[in-house]
Amino acid sequence: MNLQEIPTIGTADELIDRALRRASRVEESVRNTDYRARLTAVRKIHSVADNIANPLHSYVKVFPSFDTIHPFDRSIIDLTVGVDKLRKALGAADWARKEVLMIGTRYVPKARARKSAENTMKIMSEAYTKMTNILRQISKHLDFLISARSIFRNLPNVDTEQPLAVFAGAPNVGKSSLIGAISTGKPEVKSYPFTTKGVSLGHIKAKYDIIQVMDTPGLLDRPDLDRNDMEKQGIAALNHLEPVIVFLTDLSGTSGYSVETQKSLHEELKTRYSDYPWIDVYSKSDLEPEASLEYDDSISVSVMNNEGVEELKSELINIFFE
Ligand SMILES: Nc1nc2c(ncn2[C@@H]2O[C@H](COP(=O)(O)OP(=O)(O)OP(=O)(O)O)[C@@H](O)[C@H]2O)c(=O)[nH]1
Ligand SMILES: [Mg+2]
Repeated sequence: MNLQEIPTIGTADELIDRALRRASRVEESVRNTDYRARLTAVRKIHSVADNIANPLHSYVKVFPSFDTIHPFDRSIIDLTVGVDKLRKALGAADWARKEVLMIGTRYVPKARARKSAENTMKIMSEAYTKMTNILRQISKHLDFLISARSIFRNLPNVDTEQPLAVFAGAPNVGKSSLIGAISTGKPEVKSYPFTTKGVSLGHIKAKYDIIQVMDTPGLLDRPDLDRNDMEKQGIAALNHLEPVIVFLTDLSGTSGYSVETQKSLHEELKTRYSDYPWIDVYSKSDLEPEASLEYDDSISVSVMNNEGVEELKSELINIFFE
C-alpha cells in the first residue's frame, strides 16, 4: 500500500453510527417472542462487534509497517506526523478491535441464557454500550489517523528506481520557481523565505525517460542539530535517496541571504555529499548580481526570461542517461 493511497478512515462516531445502523436491520422471524429476542440479540451483538472490529482491522493493516518502509519515507513520516504517535494510535485501534470482539464473545452466551425477551434486550444494550464506549475511548487516536492520512496524501511518492534530482539551497533563492519552470511540479512561490514547508515532487519528461525533481524547504547554514523539521525533510532526502544535487545560489541579494552565507552552506553540503553528482545553478540571472562567484561548471538560470532552463534540463539528462 502506498503511503499516499490510504483509504478513508472513519471517526469513532461514524463507526458507531454505521455499526448500530447495520445491526438495527437484523431481524429474526421466529414465532416465539422470547426465543426470537435471544436469536436477534445474539446476531445483533455479533453484527456490532464485527462492524466495529473489521474497519479497525483494515486501518491497522493499511498503514505501512515501519520496519519495512524506505528510510526516507520513515524520516518524512517522523518529521510530519511522528512515528511514535502513529504507532501509538495504531496500537490503540488494534487494542479497541480486540476489546470489542472480546465483549461480543462475552455477551453472546449471556444473551442466549436469558429467558425473557425484556432481559435479553437489557443484556444486548449493555453489550452495545460497552462496545461503543471502547470506540469513544480511542476517538482521539482515530482523529489522529485521519489527519495523518491527509498529510500522507500530499507527500511525494518517490520512485527510488528512477532518476532523482533534489533542488537545494538557502531560503528564498528561487528553488520552487525553478521546479515550476522545469517540471510538472507546481510548488508555491512567494517573495519571502520558508514558503516551502515540505518536500514535493515534479517530473521532467525526457524522451522515453522521466527524471524526478524534488523541491525542498530552504536550508540555513547551521548544524543538523539546530535545524527545524522543515529543513530536516530536505536533509532526509539527501541522506536517504542519494540524488543528484542541484544547488541554487542567488547572487542578486534579493533572497535576504548573503552570498557568503550561501557559500558556506554550499561548502558544507558539498563536503558532506561529495559522492553525489552536483550541479551548481546561479538563480535569478535576470537581476544584477551583488557579488560574483566562481563555481566550476555553473549554469545561470532565470525563470523570468527563461534563461538556462533548457540548459539545466539537458545537463540533467546528460548526467542520468548519457
Ligand atoms: N527576478 C527573478 N525573481 C525570481 C526568480 N526566481 C524566483 N524569483 C523570486 O524569488 C522569490 C522566491 O522564489 P521561490 O521560488 O519561492 O524561492 P524558494 O527558494 O523556493 O523559497 P523557499 O521555499 O522559501 O525556500 C519569489 O518572489 C520569486 O518570484 C528569477 O529567476 N528572477
Ligand atoms: Mg520554495
